[in-house]
Amino acid sequence: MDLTKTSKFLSLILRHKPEVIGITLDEHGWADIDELIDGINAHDNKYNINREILNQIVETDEKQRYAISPDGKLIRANQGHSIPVDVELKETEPPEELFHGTADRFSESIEQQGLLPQSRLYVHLSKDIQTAEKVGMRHGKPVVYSVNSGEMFRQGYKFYISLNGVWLTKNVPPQFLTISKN
Ligand code: HQG
Repeated sequence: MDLTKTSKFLSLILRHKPEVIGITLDEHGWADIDELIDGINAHDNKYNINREILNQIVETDEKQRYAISPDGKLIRANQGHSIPVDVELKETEPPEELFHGTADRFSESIEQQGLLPQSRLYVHLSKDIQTAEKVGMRHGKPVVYSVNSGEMFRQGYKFYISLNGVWLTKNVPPQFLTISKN
């Protein structure tokens, strides 16, 4: 069974628009799993989700996007939110260099303003060029920026790592960005 469509819908609900299925997230981004399943099935039966399918999506997700609470009752997205929830990210010292993949049409604006979170809570950074390039390809012709995260950290910028290994920071001013040469 192709669970990609259901997983994408789950991301929409858990990161951006829980109201679409009439549920709310708590302050830490958790949704009640029974409410979530009922809400999705009532919204549109094409997703045909149940607890078993949900578990399968969580376990097999290639980016480990979701976490289930230890008591098995709640689920949340590990990162990527636009709604203001506190997923208890771990503040962490970053490596000297991180990467951000984007599309070339955004370059002019990025080089003037730096990286901004846009609709999300954080700027998303990758630990390697290949991952960043894939992220960039989602938007168009990819461009990869190298981020001088080591220097940012020494200057007091905070970095977080999500449970699924995505680096996050509030913004990256242009002086810390260079176009990465593969
Ligand atoms: C761009 C996926 C103009 C930014 C990925 C990006 C990631 C600017 C776009 C996660 C800008 C926002 C997040 C500026 C930033 N001017 N454009 N000043 N600053 N931008 O989708 O990082 O599969 O919100 O470069 O793997 O592409 O969904 O962020 O192109 O980890 O789990 O504004 O989403 O994960 O786009 O992707 P997004 P993103 P999932």
